[in-house]
Amino acid sequence: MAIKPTEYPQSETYKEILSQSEVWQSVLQELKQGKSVERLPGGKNRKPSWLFVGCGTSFYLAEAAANSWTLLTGEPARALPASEVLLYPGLTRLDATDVQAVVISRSGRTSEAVRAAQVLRKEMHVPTAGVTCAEKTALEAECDSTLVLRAADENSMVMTRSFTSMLISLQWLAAEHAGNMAFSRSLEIMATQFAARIRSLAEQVEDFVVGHSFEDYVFLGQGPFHGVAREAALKVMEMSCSYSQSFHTLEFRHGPKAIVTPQTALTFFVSDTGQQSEVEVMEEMKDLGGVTIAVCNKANESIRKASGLVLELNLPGDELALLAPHIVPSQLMGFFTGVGKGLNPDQPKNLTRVVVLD
Ligand code: F1P
Repeated sequence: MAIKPTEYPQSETYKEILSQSEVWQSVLQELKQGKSVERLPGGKNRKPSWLFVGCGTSFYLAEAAANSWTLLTGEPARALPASEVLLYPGLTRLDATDVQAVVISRSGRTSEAVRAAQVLRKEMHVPTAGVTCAEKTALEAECDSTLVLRAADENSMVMTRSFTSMLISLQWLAAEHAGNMAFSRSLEIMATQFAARIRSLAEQVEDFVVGHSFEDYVFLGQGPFHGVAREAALKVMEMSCSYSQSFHTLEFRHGPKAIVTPQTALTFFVSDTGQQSEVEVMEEMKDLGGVTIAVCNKANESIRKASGLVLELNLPGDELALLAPHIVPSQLMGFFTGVGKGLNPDQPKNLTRVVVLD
């Protein structure tokens, strides 16, 4: 049953998207106090390589968390879908003897994620930590230790605040592991200050969505923003049943740009690190007739010139501390696009909240 635009403020998904600043603050508070959460094993003296594992949104979160972990700790970290651990177990130990695994699952009940934790810990003897939003789950029973973020759990089907909250929690733990207290502090400041930004972002995105209709969506990001781009594409797909794909920004030139038309919405997650090269791609796609949308922290003249829409976060902190809020405009785009198509993002087509296999 479709949600009428006037009814969507009652939507569970919409309320959860708007609640993210408060939830991030309480999750970080819990981490700081060390209550009801266990630290990821790994110890200060070990220098392992890290394997982050998940399914769907939790796999894209694993990718963003792995990039954050490497950038914050200098330790090698990779992400794999849980299915790869089960079907190609050899890939999990490709590059190191001392591997530490982290299995991510909002529900803690996804069959592939639980089985991957079992295989890693019991068959490969890899120390395995779980990250979830639910208590007393099958995942927790399979892991050496588990981070449980109750405040980030959702009633809705699609993952929004659970994605961002588990991401900033893993970033916080990486900073703690690296002794980088300045980064942990910048996460806390970001979480607080985002409260003042989210409603104006929601209005901007809603106005844009109402005024446009697209045939397909592309999301582009480099480095730690690539996992965000993949999650953004999935959000628009899940909530609006639209054709949506993601690439590394500069990869888009190498063939996929063939699809660009005036009905293509191209969202660029513009980083500080790769901004010049990313904006050059944006200019090219605008010249091809595509509608370019820049999600960035602070826009400059070149970003504005290359964009049909600029969505600025205007938050303090370096780009890695702002990774989580970058996804929020795309969560909103998926939501409003779904509502505009007469769909109900609280009950997305074909989806179940958890994929449990026999
Ligand atoms: C993973 C997941 C979600 C997806 C849908 C089905 O859930 O694939 O990413 O949006 O809800 O489940 P989980 O393992 O994180 O609970």
